[in-house]
Amino acid sequence: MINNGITVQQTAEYLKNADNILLLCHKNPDGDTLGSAGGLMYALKKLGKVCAVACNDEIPQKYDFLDLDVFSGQFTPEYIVAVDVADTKLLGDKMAEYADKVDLCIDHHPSNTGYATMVCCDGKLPAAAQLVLQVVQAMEVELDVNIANCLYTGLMTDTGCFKYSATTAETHIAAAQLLNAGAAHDFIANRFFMSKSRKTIALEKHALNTLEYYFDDKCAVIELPTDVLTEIGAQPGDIDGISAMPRTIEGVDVGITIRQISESVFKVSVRTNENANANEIAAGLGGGGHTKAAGCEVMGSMESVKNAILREVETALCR
Ligand SMILES: [Mn+2]
Repeated sequence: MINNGITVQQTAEYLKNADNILLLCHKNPDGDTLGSAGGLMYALKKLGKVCAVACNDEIPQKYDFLDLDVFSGQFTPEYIVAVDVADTKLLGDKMAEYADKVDLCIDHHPSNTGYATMVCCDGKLPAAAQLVLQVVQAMEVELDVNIANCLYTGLMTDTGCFKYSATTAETHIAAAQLLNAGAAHDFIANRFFMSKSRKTIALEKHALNTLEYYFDDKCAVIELPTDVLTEIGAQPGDIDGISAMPRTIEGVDVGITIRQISESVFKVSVRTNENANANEIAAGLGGGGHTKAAGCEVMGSMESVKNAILREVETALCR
């Protein structure tokens, strides 16, 4: 699909010759897109570049410690670089003006559409942060605690604490290099994996009440309608991680989380094990992602969206 791929070395050379760089994250930002953008931001600043990070959504508070320099028009962007963004749709409405202007994309999604002029993508890596680390090293920037904290956050969150199957020995070597550079691994682990906001707990409580099983209990579905999200006062940062819940149930091959975004727009998160392909399921409704974690946005009602995704799940389970 991607015929404009470039190597890590070419990416490093390109960035070394660039300046006034705008780093774009995907909407509903997670630790990998923010950590990858942040790691690159600190590395480019060390090379004397002017750069900043931009995102469709406000950056959730729990990422405050990354201390990202958020773009607010402080310079005129000359180079647009997207990190961890598989498709221009994922940039979000507020970033749509850049959709056809992305010069470089650094990503790890096999579903990357190749929208950027140049794409440095390794679909086998568990996190974009692992690829960004390679780029930073190829630029010959010495790692420091800021770069390390950002990239470690990306690595740790996208690998689910180094548990997911895409984690390799190289991932651990990358993590070790970041620890050597001062990454606050225990602080980051505590913030993202060992503590939850009360709002998250309230959401989980609600979500478990909506739990339903389909297809001989091989598929579990949870729902998060907007009235519940509003009642709880949930911020995007409180919702992360909920989509991992249904797949953790013993015997479940496909976990589905349907979150209402607005009156008729729903975000469907798909999580699978080795018995089904999340990317294929999400692709059936115009989305995409990875083999075990993917998502799509669907118009309709909670019922119609659920029926549509269940048809895709059924097809996948029959394969
Ligand atoms: Mn990622």
